[in-house]
Amino acid sequence: MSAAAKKSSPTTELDLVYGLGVTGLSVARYMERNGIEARYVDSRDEPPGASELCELIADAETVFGKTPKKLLKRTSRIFVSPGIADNDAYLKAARKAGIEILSDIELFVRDADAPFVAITGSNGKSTVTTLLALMCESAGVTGYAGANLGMPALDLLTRDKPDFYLLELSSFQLQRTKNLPAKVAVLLNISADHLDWHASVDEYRDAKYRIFAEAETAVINRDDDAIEQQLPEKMPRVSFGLDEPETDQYGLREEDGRLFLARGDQILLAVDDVSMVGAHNLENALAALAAGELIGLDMSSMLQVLNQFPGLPHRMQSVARVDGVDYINDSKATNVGASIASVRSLPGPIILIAGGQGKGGDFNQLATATCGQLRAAVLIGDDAPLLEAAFVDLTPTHCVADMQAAVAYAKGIAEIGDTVLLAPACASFDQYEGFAARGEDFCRIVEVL
Ligand code: UMA
Ligand code: ADP
Repeated sequence: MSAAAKKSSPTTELDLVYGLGVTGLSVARYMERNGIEARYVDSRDEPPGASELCELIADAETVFGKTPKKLLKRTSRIFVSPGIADNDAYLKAARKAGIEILSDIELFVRDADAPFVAITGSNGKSTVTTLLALMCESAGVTGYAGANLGMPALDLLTRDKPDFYLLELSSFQLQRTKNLPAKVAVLLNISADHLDWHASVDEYRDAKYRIFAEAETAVINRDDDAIEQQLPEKMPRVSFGLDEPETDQYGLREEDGRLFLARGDQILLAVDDVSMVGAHNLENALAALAAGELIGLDMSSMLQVLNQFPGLPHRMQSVARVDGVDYINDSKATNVGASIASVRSLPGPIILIAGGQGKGGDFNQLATATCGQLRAAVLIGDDAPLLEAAFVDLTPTHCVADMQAAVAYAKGIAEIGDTVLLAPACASFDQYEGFAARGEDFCRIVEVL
C-alpha cells in the first residue's frame, strides 16, 4: 500500500514502531502522550490498528504492506511488537545496522511509577495474574493487571498510580526486555511452546528465565529443578508444588483424609473448597498465594478469592451435561503441556477434541501421556494429520472437518460418565480469530445438543 512521508523531513532520524496491532497502538499512544515523533511500519497492507492510529495522530508517517530497509538509515530505535519473530528479515537488517530494538515492556519499566509483579510460564499465566488481581482487590490493595493479558502494559500507565502492577509476560516480550526489576518474578512452569517463533526450546527457556534477571524475589515451581538453578544465588525465593511443603513454602498437606492447600505446616484451605477445577489450578492457586504473600496481601482475603473464583472462561469451563456426558471447554489449552495437564485433571474416559496450528509442538508426547485416559481423539484443523500420526497407534483416532463435526462425532461415541474435552494443544488461527472464538463455537454447538 502507501508509503506516506507526511511529517518529518526525509533525513530526520526518528523512532520506528514496527507492528500496528494491540501493542503497536499502545506504543503510538505512549508516543503521542510523550510528544515523541515516530514512524509506523507494518508488513500487512491493512494492519488492525491503522484507522485508530490515524485518529490518534492524524499526520502520522506510515508505511504499510512493506518494510523498507532504507528507512532504517533514518531510525534511532525500533519498538517491535511481540508477534514479530526475531528472525524477521527487517529486524535482522535493523540489528545489523546497530539500531536499538526494544519492547513495549522495556518502555513500561522505564516509566513505571509503582512496583510490579511479573508472571510468566508456558501455562497458567492468565489464571495466576487474574487471581493476583482479585486477591489485591479482596485485600483492599490496588493492583492493575495487564501486558500479555488484557490491557497492554503501556496503557496501564495512564491510570492513577496503583500499589502494584501485575504483568503477564510472554516469552516474546521477555526475550526483548533488557531491564526487568520486578518486585516479585513468578515462573510457573516451562513446557515447549512457540517453536514457530523461537529458534529452539533452549532459546524459549532462556527467554522465560529472563524474568529473574533483576528481580527482588522469586516464586518458583519445585517440580522443575532447572528453574531453581537459574535463580541468582542470593535471590530470596518461595516455592510451590503439589507435594508437602517445607517451612515457608506452599504445597498440599493431607489431614484426616482430606487434602489442604498449606504454607509450611500451616493448613490454609481444603482443596474441595477451591472453586477452580483441576490439579494444575491448585498449582496456580499456590503460586498466587506465594506471590500475594510477597507483596504483603493478607491471607484470609486471598483464600476468599480461591474459594469463590471459578476460573477464567475457556479454561476448564464446564459447558453442559448431556445424556450423562460432561462437555468441557479448555480452548485455551493451546500447547501440548496444557492439553496434557487438562486431560490429567479429569478422571476419564475422555473424548479429546484437538487440533489447529501445532506451533512445532511434540504431539507424540501428548499421545503417550494421555492414551490410558482417552476413549478417542477427534482431530480438526491444519495439523490434524500430524496429530493423527502421533495418536493412531495408541488411541482410536478420527479426523473430521470442523468443530461441528467433532462434537457430533464425540456425541455419537460417548458413553454415560464420559467427558468430551476440547483441549486442542494447538493455536486456533487456521479456523478462528483466536482461542476465545473457538471456545465459544464449541459452547454454542454443545448448547444446541
Ligand atoms: N504481524 C505481521 N506484521 C507486522 C506486525 C505483526 O504480520 O508488521 C503479525 C504477527 O506475526 C502476529 C500478529 O500480527 O501473527 C499479531 O502480532 P502483534 O505483535 O501485532 O500482536 P498484538 O496485537 O500486539 O498482541 C500482542 C500479543 N500477541 C502476540 O504476542 C502474538 C497479545 O497476546 C497481547 O495481549 C498484546 O500484544 C498486548 O500485550 C496474545 C497472544 O496470543 C493474547 N500471546 C501469546 C500467548 O499468550 O501464547 C504470546
Ligand atoms: P496462559 O495465560 O499461560 O496461556 P491460562 O491461565 O490462560 O495460561 O491457562 C491456559 C491453559 O493452560 C488452561 O486452559 C490449561 O489447559 C493449562 N494450564 C493452566 N494452568 C496450568 C499449569 N499450572 N500447568 C499446566 N497447565 C496449565
